[in-house]
Amino acid sequence: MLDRTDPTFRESVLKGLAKDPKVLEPKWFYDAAGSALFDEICELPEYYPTRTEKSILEERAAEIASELGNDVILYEPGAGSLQKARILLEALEGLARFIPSDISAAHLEAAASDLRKAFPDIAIDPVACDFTKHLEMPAIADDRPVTIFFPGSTIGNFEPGQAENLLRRFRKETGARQLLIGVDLVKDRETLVAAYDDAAGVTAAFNLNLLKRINRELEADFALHQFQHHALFNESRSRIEMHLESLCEQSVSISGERFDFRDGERIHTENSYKYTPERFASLAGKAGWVKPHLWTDQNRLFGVFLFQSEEAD
Ligand code: AVI
Repeated sequence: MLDRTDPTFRESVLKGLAKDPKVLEPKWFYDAAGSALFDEICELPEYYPTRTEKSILEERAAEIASELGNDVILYEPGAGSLQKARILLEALEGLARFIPSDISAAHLEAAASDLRKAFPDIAIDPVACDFTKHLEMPAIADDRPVTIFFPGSTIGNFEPGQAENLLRRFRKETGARQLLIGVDLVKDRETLVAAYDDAAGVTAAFNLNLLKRINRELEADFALHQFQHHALFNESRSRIEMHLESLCEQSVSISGERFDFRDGERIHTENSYKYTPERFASLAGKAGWVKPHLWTDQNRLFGVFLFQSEEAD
């Protein structure tokens, strides 16, 4: 039988669980079940980022469009199902070209062909690449300026230093002149923790699904009921942390290796950084993105920033 497990998954899991404290990389959340659970998270009453960003994009679409201009190429790294792009494409009347990129070529091509039907006048040129490594430009002769669109507060899942490098790479690898980016803002602890520890337990299922995936793909024997989801706001680092906490002393076997857990020991599975507008503008500035323009909602829960490349100055 064909082994379809990403070889780097095993390596990353074994390495992460050998550390003290134990860690797992959040990029492994998104198998089919994890992606479906994430879509459910986006609909939860407690998870404000998705709907707040969507409402900012919808309500301020005309303003955003006039700042961006039409004569641009819009490039979205990690575009997934292209839901957010639709809002923008509707607002950017006369946009010439849209380049969605995603790690999954099949998923991307299907989403792009739906988008072509809805926007027959826009050239849609999907390109498969892993934006955490490199942004690929499709081979097209079009010298219009590129605008990077990076919604969803995905930037918050990177350590600040990594986020800065990523934003610098986005600029250098595409020659982009503008960056339109969604950023989750710092707010009260209660709102933040509820968004990552919802009453229906969907985020808990999303976090625990990682152990299910390890069991299935890496011949492991995690007893799921012996671990629990834990979300906390680390104020000094301005980030939500997600952990999986062992409910007893136990050992787990993964691909023939044994890992011991103390009662109460945690696996750190995700960080989601929350920024003040000033802190985010300063981070982006270090990556060469200047002149921030911020749109936010009434309660200042979420920010959509437009930056210019310092080269365009
Ligand atoms: C994908 N990312 C922006 C989400 C976040 O809010 O950090 C991932 C997530 N984890 C738990 N809930 C949502």
